Amino acid sequence: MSLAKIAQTVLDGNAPETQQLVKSLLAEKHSAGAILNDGLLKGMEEVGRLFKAGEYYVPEVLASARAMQWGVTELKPFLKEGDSISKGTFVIGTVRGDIHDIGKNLVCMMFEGAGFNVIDLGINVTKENFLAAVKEHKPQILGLCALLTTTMPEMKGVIDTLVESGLRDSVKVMVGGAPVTQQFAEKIGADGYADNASEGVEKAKALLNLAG
Ligand code: B12
Repeated sequence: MSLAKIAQTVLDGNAPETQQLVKSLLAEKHSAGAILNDGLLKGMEEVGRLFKAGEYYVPEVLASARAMQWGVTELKPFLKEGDSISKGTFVIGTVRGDIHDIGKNLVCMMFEGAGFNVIDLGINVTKENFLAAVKEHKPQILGLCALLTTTMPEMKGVIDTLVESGLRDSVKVMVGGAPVTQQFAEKIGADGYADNASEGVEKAKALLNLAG
């Protein structure tokens, strides 16, 4: 069984087969990380390319997204690093105007797996709701996700709101999503940026001075 096959089932938007393949690959002792990075994400990358090239339309993309989610759900327990003591609370959401959540959900899983207490605010989250969540949950890290160039400015809005309410120094803010860059993160005054979920965990640990 090959990882390329799973990339293809994601591309085909075949959710049941993707789920079945994840099971088989795990049984064959492929690592969860390899199944994610070299299988599921490879497929989704190609979906992105085809969508951009105008060869895939929204229905195809949605079918692939669903296949990816089914695969990830199957993989989730294996992405965990075991029962670790909580490293802190991580609140995350996709900013207002944006409904992309596949990457955010992966980030949630990786943070959970690394031992963070994860609070997922979902998609289309207003700056007021981010602020309310920071007040309520007092997270060590706040994660903001945006996949559209038009919603990236919302991230700055959230940071400005934290500054205005005097809470900016109480939390480290990390930003991510395909169009976001390190340069943009610095420009809006975020504390960290990562271009994938596992790097996100490493950055978060570094920001909190946690070893390993
Ligand atoms: C799937 C998809 C959709 C699905 C979303 C389904 C869902 N449940 O999420 C649907 C069909 C709904 C959709 C809709 C739209 N989409 Co769309 N979509 C995509 C697509 C193909 C893949 C995105 C994805 O899931 N990637 C896989 C994940 C795993 O990657 P990721 O999100 O980047 O996340 C990783 C990292 O960025 C990072 N990360 C992510 N978040 C965070 C947060 C933190 C804190 C950290 C540290 C790290 C981090 O870690 C993640 C995992 O490693 C992209 C193309 C692409 N290649 O990006 C277009 C894309 C993002 N979409 C695009 C567009 C234009 C749209 C629409 C406007 C289309 C339309 N005309 O209606 C709408 C917008 C709806 C809205 N208001 O949000 C454009 C955006 C262009 C731009 N630059 O602004 C893209 C780039 C396609 C393109 N090339 O034109 N889309």
